[in-house]
Amino acid sequence: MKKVSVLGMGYIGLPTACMLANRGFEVLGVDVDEEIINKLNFGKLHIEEPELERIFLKAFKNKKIKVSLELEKSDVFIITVPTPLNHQNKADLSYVINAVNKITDKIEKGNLVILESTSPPGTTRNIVGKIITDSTGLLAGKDYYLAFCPERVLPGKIIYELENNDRIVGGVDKKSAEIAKDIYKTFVKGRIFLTNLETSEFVKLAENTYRDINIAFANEISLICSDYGIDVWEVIKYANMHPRVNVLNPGPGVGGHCIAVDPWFILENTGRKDTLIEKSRNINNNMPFIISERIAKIVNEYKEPKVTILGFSYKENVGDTRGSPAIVINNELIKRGIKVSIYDPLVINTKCNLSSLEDSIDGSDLILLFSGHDVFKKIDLASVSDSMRNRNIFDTRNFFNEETVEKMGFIYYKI
Ligand code: SAJ
Repeated sequence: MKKVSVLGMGYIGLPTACMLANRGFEVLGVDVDEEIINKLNFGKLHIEEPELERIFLKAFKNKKIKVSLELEKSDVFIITVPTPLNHQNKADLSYVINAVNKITDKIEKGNLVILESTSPPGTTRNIVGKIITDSTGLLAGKDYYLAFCPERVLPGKIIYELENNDRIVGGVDKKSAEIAKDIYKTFVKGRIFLTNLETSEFVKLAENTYRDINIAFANEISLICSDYGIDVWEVIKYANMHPRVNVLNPGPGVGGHCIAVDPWFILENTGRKDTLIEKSRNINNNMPFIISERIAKIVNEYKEPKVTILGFSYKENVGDTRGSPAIVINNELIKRGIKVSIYDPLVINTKCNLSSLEDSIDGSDLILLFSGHDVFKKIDLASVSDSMRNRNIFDTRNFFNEETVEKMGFIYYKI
């Protein structure tokens, strides 16, 4: 039985480890965070994701997966650690380098090393491969196998997409790609395409950058539409009826640790200036500031104004606040002397103080709908808003029905 070690027990590593464990592999999950390892060892999860608890407990109870701070000798090593941005908008590969250094102590001839962490083109060959060769003398493609296989799953649908999405596997050589394919084939029902390392690294970045640029276009036309006094949502609805048009939704900014990060990885080693990619990043990064400005204009007429933020995660139906533009809006409003109260039932760990729905709305002058969680549809807005001081609502997601909330006495604002 093959032994697989997955380094990084986050939103990608843990589900992938569980998939493999439930397909007959002996799986070791490794993380540097002792709290995460302790929680998992008690059969408890540190992240919210539909179906994840079921597949984890199945593998855990069947003793197919164990978790530890310590890596062990294995046949396959899969690296799924974070690759955040540093302050220069460059990839911080320190987590990847730490993981590879751990692998160099355990790797043997014939092993397979797979990088899944989204990275600038060339990282697998020039960072992962080079570190392993420099410290062990083992050559990629000759003594051990090396591959890059990007994850493409949408938070909120990770388990479904891990099984059903097509996958791209890049190998340092054809053999490495094929051996990696055999691992993914055990749980991936989608097609698996083979290519080289740099192409698979670039494909991942291109996917997310394409989405970021599309969102930037939606955000830019939302600003131009408001110059004309035109409803951008109506424009997009009708434009998307064209067979070759699919404009995404404008919003209060692009959050998370993917779409807002990966475009910079494409630009990282190019030295190209004045790119569409960078302009789109700047348009999307500017949206939370534009929203904060508009909110301040509305509530500044009130004495000691209070704003309620409904939904703090970076998008609907997830509890993840990483890179959430709501953090920027929260700070911008506080900077303007506006009291802010946050309600988000999906967010379990955040440094921002969350309140109950009632407390967050009590004495408020404006409700900002930031993440359009399905659960918010169940809020009886008419009655909970009785405790508001002024009934303003700013809907950044076209979430509420304008007429309905206006009948409740709200002044309705939207992007
Ligand atoms: N957003 C908009 N307008 C839209 C769509 C999204 O403003 O029309 C905003 C969201 O509110 C959020 C951000 O963009 O703040 C990103 O959300 P998302 O749903 O577009 O994407 P992620 O970051 O949750 O997941 C993406 C996915 N990539 C693509 O769809 C190309 C997912 O498949 C990737 O696996 C994931 O990044 C990743 O890990 O790279």
